Amino acid sequence: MTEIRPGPGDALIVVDVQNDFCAGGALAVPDGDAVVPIVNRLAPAFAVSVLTQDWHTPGHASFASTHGREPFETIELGYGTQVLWPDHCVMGSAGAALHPELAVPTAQMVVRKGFHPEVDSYSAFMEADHRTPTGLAGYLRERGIGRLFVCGLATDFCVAWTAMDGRKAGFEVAVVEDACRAIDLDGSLATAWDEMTRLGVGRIGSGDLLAA
Ligand code: VGL
Ligand code: ZN
Repeated sequence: MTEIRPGPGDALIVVDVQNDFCAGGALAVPDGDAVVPIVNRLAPAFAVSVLTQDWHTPGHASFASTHGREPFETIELGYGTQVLWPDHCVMGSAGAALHPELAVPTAQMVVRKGFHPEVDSYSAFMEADHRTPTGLAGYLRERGIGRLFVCGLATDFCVAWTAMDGRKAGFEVAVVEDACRAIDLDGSLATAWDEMTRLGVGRIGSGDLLAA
């Protein structure tokens, strides 16, 4: 796919470019900071941009410490299997703040997610219970958006779940691969791309948009 010219029906979704997912953060994604200049270059091409923030309560169900377990183990919760993470993105903390060099002044909506203490939310559309919407789909539809370009952190978790839920909500979706970085836990990146591809999520590079 080349030379995509973003138009009025398109939105850029910038997922979780927060301090805790970048160098020195509580759940640092390898090379996570590298997405910042790419996202900053992409954003001016879009009339509509949305930022998301992972935004957890202290003692959140997705934290290993809450269960007296080690990070990166899994646990069965009421809604399914949950990977347990180091404490991260606690609401209002410095780690939950957007990366200081992220510059998307045109962003008009910030979606916070994962704020229910018992439920995680990788997706910017739907919490992990698969029942509780964030309201993002309605927001985008009311703004006349039909196509989403998703970027940010991490490719195999919040970017992938957001992209797949975007498809399930009826949007055309492409992930801007070089504007993302992955955690890649036990092959999770390959699995995420398989699942995204199966759902019809496109895979493009930032150059395909910047050439527009
Ligand atoms: C994320 C793990 C836990 C992400 C958020 O933004 O991909 N990953 N919370
Ligand atoms: Zn989280």
